[in-house]
Amino acid sequence: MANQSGGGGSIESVLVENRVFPPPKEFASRAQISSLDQYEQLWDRARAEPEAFWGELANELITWIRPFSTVLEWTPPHAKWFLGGTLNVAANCVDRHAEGPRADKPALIWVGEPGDERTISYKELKDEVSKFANVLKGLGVKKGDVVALYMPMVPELAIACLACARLGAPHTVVFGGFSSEALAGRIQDCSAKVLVTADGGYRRGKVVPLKANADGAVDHCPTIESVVVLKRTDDDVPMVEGRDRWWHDLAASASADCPAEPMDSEDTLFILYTSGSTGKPKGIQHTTAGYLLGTAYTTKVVFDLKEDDVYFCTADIGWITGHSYLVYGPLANGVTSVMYEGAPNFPDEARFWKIIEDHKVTILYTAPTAIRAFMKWGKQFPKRHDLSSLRLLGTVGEPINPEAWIWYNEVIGGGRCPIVDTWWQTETGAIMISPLPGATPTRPGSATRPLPGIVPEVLDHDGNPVPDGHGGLLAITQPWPSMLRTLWGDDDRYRQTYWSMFPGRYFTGDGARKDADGNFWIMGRVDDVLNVSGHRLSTMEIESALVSHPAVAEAAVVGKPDDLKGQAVAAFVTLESGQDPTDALKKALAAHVVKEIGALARPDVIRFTESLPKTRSGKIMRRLLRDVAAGVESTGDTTTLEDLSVLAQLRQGDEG
Ligand code: 6R9
Repeated sequence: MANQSGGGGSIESVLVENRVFPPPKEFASRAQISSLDQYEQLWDRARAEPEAFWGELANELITWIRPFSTVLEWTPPHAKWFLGGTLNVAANCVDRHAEGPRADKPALIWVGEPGDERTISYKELKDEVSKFANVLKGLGVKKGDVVALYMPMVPELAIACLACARLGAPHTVVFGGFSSEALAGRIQDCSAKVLVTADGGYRRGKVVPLKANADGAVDHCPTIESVVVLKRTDDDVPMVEGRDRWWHDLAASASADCPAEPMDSEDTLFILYTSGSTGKPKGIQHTTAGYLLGTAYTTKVVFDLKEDDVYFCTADIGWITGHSYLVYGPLANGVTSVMYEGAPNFPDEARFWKIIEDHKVTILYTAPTAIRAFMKWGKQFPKRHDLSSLRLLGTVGEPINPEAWIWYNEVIGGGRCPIVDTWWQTETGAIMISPLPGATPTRPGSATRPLPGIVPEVLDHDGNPVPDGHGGLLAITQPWPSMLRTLWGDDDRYRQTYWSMFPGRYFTGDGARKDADGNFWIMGRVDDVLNVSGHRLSTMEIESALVSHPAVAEAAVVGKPDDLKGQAVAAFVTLESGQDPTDALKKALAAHVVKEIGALARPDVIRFTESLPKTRSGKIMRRLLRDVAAGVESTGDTTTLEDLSVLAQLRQGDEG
C-alpha cells in the first residue's frame, strides 16, 4: 500500500497555511449550532448515547408512515436502522412541502446551458413526480424493480429519481459522461428493467449523444424492457418500435395522482456505481430511512439552512454529491435547490457567477478542482457579478490546497462567508467530517471535526490509534444511518473492501492525520483509486481498458500530480511484439479508453516502455512509476525491484 497523493509513499502533509478562521460573529449569532462548546456537547452526547441521538433526529426530521420500533441492529459489518418503520422518501422530499406554506416556493431553479430556465414549485414538483411515477408504473415498474437513469442535468433527472423513490423502485443513475460500454456494465450488474435517457444534453455548446450511447448499451442488456426518451435537443434520434417511448407522449396522458408506496426503512433507495481498487465498479447500495436521515440532517446543520436559502450545488446528479446535496438533502429540508446543466465556462468563464447573481444564491457548494480552474481564469469573471447574496461556501471531492481555499474565501466569499470543507464518500452517503459554519474555527486544508454522531479514528496498519500529528489510515468506528449496506450482489467484496482491514470498523481507503485540536487533515487515497478532478477512477479499470486493445501487452496506470485536476492519469504501456510505438498508437489507445469507460478516464500521458518495474514476485511497483510520472527521484526501497535497468530506462524516456 502506498499513498497516491504524497508521491513519496509515506502519508505526510503537503499543506502549509497555518491561519485559523473563526466563524464570523454575525454568522454565528444566527446559526443553529453557534459555538464550539455547543458542538462538543452535541458530539459527546451522540458518542455516549448514539441510539437516542439518532432516534430523536429521525423523529424530528423524517415524516413516518409508521413509526420505527428499534433504532439500530448492528451485527458487524451489517447495520439495520429504524426497524419497524415505514416511510416514503418522495413524500418526505416533495409531498410534505407541497401542502403548506412552501407549496408555491421554488423547489428547483434550473438553468439550461443554452440559457433556458425553469422554476418548479414544490406543488408543481409533486405533480411532475407523480405523473412520471405513473408513467413508470404503466411500463410495468413495481416496488423493487431497478430503473437506470442516463440523463443530462435537467429537472427531469431529479423528477425521475423522486418518481422511482415514490414507487420504491431503486434507481441507478449513470453519469452522462460514461460510455455505452460503461453504461451496459452497470445495467447488467443490477439487471435494470427500464432505462430513462434523453435524445442528448448540452455540454460546451455541443450535444452529448446520450440516446446513441444508450442504444449501444441496451443492445447488450437483455433485462431492459423499455427505454423512455426525454426530448432535450433538436437532434433526430432513431426510436426502436415497441421498446422506446417519448417521455412527453407518456407523461401527457399520465395522472398526477400517484400514492407514495410505504417503504420499510431498510428497503433499497438506490444503487450508485463507483470505482474501487479492482477493475469492476462497485454498486453502492443505500437504503430508505438511513440515507434520508443522513442527508437531511447534514444538509441542515453543515449548511446551517434557513427558510429563504437559495442553495446551489454544482455537482452532477450522476455522482453521490448530486444525489445527496442537490436532490435529497435540500429537498428533504424544503429549501430551493439550483441546478445547472452545463459547463462552468460556457458561454464564458463567468457562468456560475451570473447564476449566483441572477438567482440570489446564498450557499455555493463546489469542488476544489473547479476553484482551481476559476483561479486560473482570473478574478475578472467573478468581479463582473454581484455575489453579495452568498453567505456560505462549501467544497467537496478532494483535499483543497490552501491557495484555492484562500482564493475562494476572498474572491468569491468576499472574506465574509465561512467555508465548509466537507469530507465524505459515495459509501458514507452523507457528510462525515466538516466544520459547522457557526461553531468550528476553520483551517485551510482541513475538513476539521467529525459531525455529531460520527466517530472517526486514525489508525496504524494493526488497527491501533496513531498519536496526534502522525499520518495513518482513516477508519470510522461506529455505524451511522447513511452508511452503505452492502455492494449490490457482492456481499463478499463489501466485507473484503471495507471491513477486513480493521474488523468491526469501516476502512475508508483514505489516509489522514489528526492534530492536537482534534482536526482531521485528509491526505488522499491510500489504495489504487485515483481522484481526477474530484472524480473517482480505478487504476485497474483503466489498465483493463488498455490491455483489451490488441496492441497492448501490459499496462500500469498511476496518478501524476496535476495543478488543476489534483491528479492526472499516467499510463505506462508495453506493446505486443511487432507493434510500433507511434504517436498515432498513443492516440488510438487514449480513444480506446474513452470508448471503454468515458472521456473522464482519458489518459493524460501515455508512455511506451519495454518493461514495467516489478518485484521479484512479479508485482508492478506502482510507487516507482508514480515517482517517474511526477518527475521526482524515488527515495523508497528499490531492493525488491527485479531489474534496476528498467527504472533507468523509464527515467530517460520522453514524457507525452
Ligand atoms: C463525496 C465524494 C470519495 C473520496 C474520498 C476522498 C476524497 C472527498 C474530500 C476528499 C479530502 C475532502 N474526498 N471529499 N478528500 N477532503 N473534503 O467525493 O465521494 O466520489 O465517493 O469520493 O474523495 O479521497 O475517499 P466520492
